[in-house]
Amino acid sequence: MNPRTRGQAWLALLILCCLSLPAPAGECDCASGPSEENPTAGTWTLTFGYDRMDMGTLLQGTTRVSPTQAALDGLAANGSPMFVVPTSMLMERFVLRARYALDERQSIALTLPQVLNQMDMLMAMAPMPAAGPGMGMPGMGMPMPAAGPTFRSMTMDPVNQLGDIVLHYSYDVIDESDGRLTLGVGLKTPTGDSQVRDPNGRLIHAMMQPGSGSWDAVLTASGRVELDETWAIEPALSYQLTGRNELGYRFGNRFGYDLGLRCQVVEPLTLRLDLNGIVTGRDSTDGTLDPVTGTVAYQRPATSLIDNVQNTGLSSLYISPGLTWRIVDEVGVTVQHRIPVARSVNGTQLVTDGWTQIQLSGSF
Ligand SMILES: [Cu+2]
Repeated sequence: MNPRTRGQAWLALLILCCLSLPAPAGECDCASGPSEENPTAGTWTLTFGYDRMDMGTLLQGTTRVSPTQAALDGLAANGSPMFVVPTSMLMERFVLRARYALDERQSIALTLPQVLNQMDMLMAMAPMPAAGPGMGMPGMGMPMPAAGPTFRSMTMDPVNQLGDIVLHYSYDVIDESDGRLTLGVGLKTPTGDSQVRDPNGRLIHAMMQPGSGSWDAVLTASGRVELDETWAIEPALSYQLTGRNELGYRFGNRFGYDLGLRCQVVEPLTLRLDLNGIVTGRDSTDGTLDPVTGTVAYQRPATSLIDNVQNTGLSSLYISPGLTWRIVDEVGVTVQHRIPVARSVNGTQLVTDGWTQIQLSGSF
């Protein structure tokens, strides 16, 4: 790469960096980075990533349910004055990842995420038992006909903060011209705030917190098999073993399995087609009380759909078309869009309808 091109590449990377910097548990594969070969010793690889999950479908098991119905079901099941359900959520992650090759087979990587979470909700309110002009005046006024529940839409204050930093070490067990196998181990740190509160001092939903508050271990295995000059297969597995945070909450463990097909159409352009599977366990709480409110932290099962560990844990499968374009030798961009093909959730949950990932990587 000539000095001018190199300068431009750095500039592009810096601009992306300034735009920001990903994230807690759930489906997001926040802990492991893109599967890639270890470069020559002493090489730095910087990756700027953008992840966007659009969530707008409520599933009850595998069946779609409308927010209105879910809210009414919640009112009926709990007998509470109100019940809140999520209607849509946008989870964005801006990630800066720095990777350093220790030698031909080993590398270490640091992943810094900036988390941006937004959510809209629907609140159903039970009819007041004796609302009407005659209220408070016994014997006066006509009995009012029973009104139905009323609904109100709400938008939560967005979260825009540093998420959980991940350290990752990887080792190429096999590194041949026709294939490779890389094993890795990582540590997800609790750098992201896991106790963000709303203006009333209540903890916001666990799924909206920028961090999980826990130390998690991450195991990864990824490989590549060259079929011929053009085609290659890239399988990958990952497992995230989660810890419990200070307020007794623990996100479910996460298992990811991927199978990717790569087709190098022309020298700089590779087409990609992936199957991405995710299985997450149910979250749990040990009953620790939030010292501010005196109630079990992150839990409001009688009035809120998502503040309930029963409505966590899922399995989903995505098909993901995408491409990698090598702009110059050391700089490449990968774009991929995940489309859900199958999903099944515990209880009722808001699920991902589309998931876009963009990564710009440069080696120096
Ligand atoms: Cu909310």
